[in-house]
Amino acid sequence: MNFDHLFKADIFTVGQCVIIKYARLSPDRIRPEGRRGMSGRSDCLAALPGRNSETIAAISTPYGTGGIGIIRISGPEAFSVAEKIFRGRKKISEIRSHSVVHGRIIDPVDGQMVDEVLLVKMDAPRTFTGEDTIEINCHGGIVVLRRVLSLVLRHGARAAAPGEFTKRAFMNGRIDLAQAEAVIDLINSKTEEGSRAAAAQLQGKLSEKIRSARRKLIELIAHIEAAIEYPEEDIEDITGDEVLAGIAKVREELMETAQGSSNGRLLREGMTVAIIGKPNAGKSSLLNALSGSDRAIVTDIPGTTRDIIEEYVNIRGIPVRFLDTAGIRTTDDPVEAIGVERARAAAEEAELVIIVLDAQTGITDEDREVLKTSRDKKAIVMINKLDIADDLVVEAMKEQAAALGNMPVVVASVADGTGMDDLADKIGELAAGGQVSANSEILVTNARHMQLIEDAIAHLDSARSAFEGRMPLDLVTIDIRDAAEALGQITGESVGEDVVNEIFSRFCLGK
Ligand SMILES: Nc1nc2c(ncn2[C@@H]2O[C@H](COP(=O)(O)OP(=O)(O)O)[C@@H](O)[C@H]2O)c(=O)[nH]1
Ligand SMILES: [Mg+2]
Repeated sequence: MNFDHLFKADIFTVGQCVIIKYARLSPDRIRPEGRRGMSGRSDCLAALPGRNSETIAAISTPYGTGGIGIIRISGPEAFSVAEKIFRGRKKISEIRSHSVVHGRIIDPVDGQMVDEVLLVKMDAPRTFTGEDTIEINCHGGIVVLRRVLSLVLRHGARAAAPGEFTKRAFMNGRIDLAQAEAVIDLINSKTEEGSRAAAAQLQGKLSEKIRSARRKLIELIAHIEAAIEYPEEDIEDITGDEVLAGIAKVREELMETAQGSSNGRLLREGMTVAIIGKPNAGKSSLLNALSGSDRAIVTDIPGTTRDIIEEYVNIRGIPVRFLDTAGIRTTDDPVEAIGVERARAAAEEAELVIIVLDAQTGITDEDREVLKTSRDKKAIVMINKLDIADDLVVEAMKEQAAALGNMPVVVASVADGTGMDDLADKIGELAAGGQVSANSEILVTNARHMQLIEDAIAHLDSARSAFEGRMPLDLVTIDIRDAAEALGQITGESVGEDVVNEIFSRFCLGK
């Protein structure tokens, strides 16, 4: 049975209201009087949240002195608040929506001018929050901004909580939950790739995927339950193969989406790389070269670096936190000993270590000690100081390093820049299994989303085993429904048992 032409359920949301539309599509199922079934029906299943009656305001630009600073006001009273403190050629009520006007902000109590401004008026619902919005572009400067904001607050608005404008955009159905979270990710992204991933999510690319997967599950439930509940209707039984195929298809899609996840998280949260090695190998020089600064002190005195120094560097689109550490060796100096201990701890904490070897000395006992430290870690061996090394020694070191295990080996000279690109490539490859791509359109960058996708996959797996274990069909649907519910939590929609019941109570089976 191909249930696509039997009937089709469509689920979408307006605000937090779940709308379910359905129509029977198969021509042979339409009875003469049954056109009702074609018309589609919408039911608001969840109550709309109380409309925001409060008007909120905040300084929306960073604190400090700048060219301009913006006060944003959103809510039902936004225009009347502005009316009280703004003097321009036109009254607020006469200004066209989505236009900018020049004027002054006046304290109505004493008539004093506070600032000369540009004011943007935007009528609901075509605004970020979906509410009436005013933006006042003031001259930058925190004192002026605070004075304007305090006037706004004294005349009918209240101070917005962090993220409240975005929250309203969500509550008002302008964006879904995943998109709202993308706004935050976009603001916090550390690299171009990270911001691209967040921007794609903001456009709803992840939501689209998730919604489509969820819709397929709900259709599947609908078909199984229709077959169970209305056996007298001549709906063909949905076959076991079809149920299994339906589950497998959605599972596969979710796996695909999840695959982008570790990359997504990597792009957003980055990774920690510890630079370790014996004293004087060139660790601090490497950190400085990577970060393009003289952050770490470099001398030819072994034991110079005592504490951990960290720098964020964009490596092939990944925000990498490099830790420069004290040279690992046995020492009588108590301060250096603490540094060595910290170096070991840093190596432990890092997701990847770069073991720097000195080509001038060859591999020594100290190096072997260092290599032990990182035995169970992802590691790259870097043979440094190629510029002053003997070729034969370098060759021998390469062989020895290769024999130590399957760690990639980079031959380099921090002094003249040899091997730095190679090193960056290897870091990128090891970080992401060579998969981080600026072009990946959909990346799950959010740990909450990832968890829910994993939950959904787990529910689908248990639906499959329930089915294969010949459990009753309605038990199978519980697992499928749990999977749908998990997906619904990503976008902020949610499908509870009552929702699914509702689908069936409204199903037009011609009766
Ligand atoms: N010739 C040469 N000298 C280097 C190179 N890398 C580091 N050095 C020198 O080696 C010494 C120790 O470097 P440093 O970065 O402090 O080593 P660390 O103890 O591992 O942090 C300094 O004198 C550096 O200038 C290199 O690639 N070539
Ligand atoms: Mg150092």
